[in-house]
Amino acid sequence: YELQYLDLMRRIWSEGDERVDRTGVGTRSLFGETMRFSLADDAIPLLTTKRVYWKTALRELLWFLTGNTNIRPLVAQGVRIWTDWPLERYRRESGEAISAAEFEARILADEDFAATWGDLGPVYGHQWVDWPRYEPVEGGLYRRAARGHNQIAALVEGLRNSPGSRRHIFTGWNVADLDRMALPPCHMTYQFHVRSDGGLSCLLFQRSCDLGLGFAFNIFEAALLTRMIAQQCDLHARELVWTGGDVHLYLNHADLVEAQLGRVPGGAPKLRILRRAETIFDYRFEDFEVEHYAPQAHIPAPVAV
Ligand code: THF
Repeated sequence: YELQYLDLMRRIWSEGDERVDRTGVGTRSLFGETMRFSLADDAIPLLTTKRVYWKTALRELLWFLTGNTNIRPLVAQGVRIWTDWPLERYRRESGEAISAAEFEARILADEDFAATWGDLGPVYGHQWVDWPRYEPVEGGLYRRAARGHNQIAALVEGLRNSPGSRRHIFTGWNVADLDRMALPPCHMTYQFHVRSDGGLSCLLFQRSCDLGLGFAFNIFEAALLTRMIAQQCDLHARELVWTGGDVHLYLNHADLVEAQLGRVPGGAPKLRILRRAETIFDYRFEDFEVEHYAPQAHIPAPVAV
């Protein structure tokens, strides 16, 4: 399965359209690519041609499911993958030349500081479990309801009650909220499908994909979520179909691309879920174990902000 990924990496690097992107770093990209990953027999798409910090990815997914959009709980767990965006904003707006470590220390030490500077806006978690809902009031007006739509809870209910439906979808792409997000969702729309034999598949549409860095996290987390949902709905995970819109490699990832294309994938990692949680929102970090994962060395690469 990893060969699809390496092949796409090779094609983007050699044939991709080169341009200066939003971040100013520059990318080569191809538009509209699909890959398929089997989830049968506990298989989990974890790249073996470099070490992927799957525990960090797991923490990110569990954070999405809490609906939290502040980096504070991530930083408290040593997860730094979202720090750069609030940090950039803080530096810009305060004019302070603060280091990332110093910024994270203040996020942890000072709750008010975290509330003001650590929030990413109504990103993934918020849209997934608390998509704004409006209720009519007098005079043809509407007001924001106290509780929004919980798309994930509705998805689980829908899969249980009408597995054959073609509407098992959740999305982070809330058009009205986009301008308040630190970053509009990249992995944006998830559709699920149940076969008559109880096989659950997920199709993820990702509008923009950093193939060298973020992809490894995105694909692992989508597979993980599919496994959790399958367990909650008494189904078995079958396949993850991934479709990318703008799939790109950053030009400053040349060393990573070269190293990874020189490696041969090996092994078949498995994901075990050790406990059936009460609901989809009750899984804990300790409930997951990855087996048979013997990746090659980690390859550090800068993230474009
Ligand atoms: N922006 C860009 N340019 N790339 C992305 O992958 C990305 N994301 C999220 C939002 N914007 C993005 C952020 N997610 C890492 C991993 C995921 C991220 C951001 C950064 C990262 O640096 N990973 C390193 C090490 C991680 C660690 O130290 O634990 C790695 O080598 O995997 C993708 O959705």
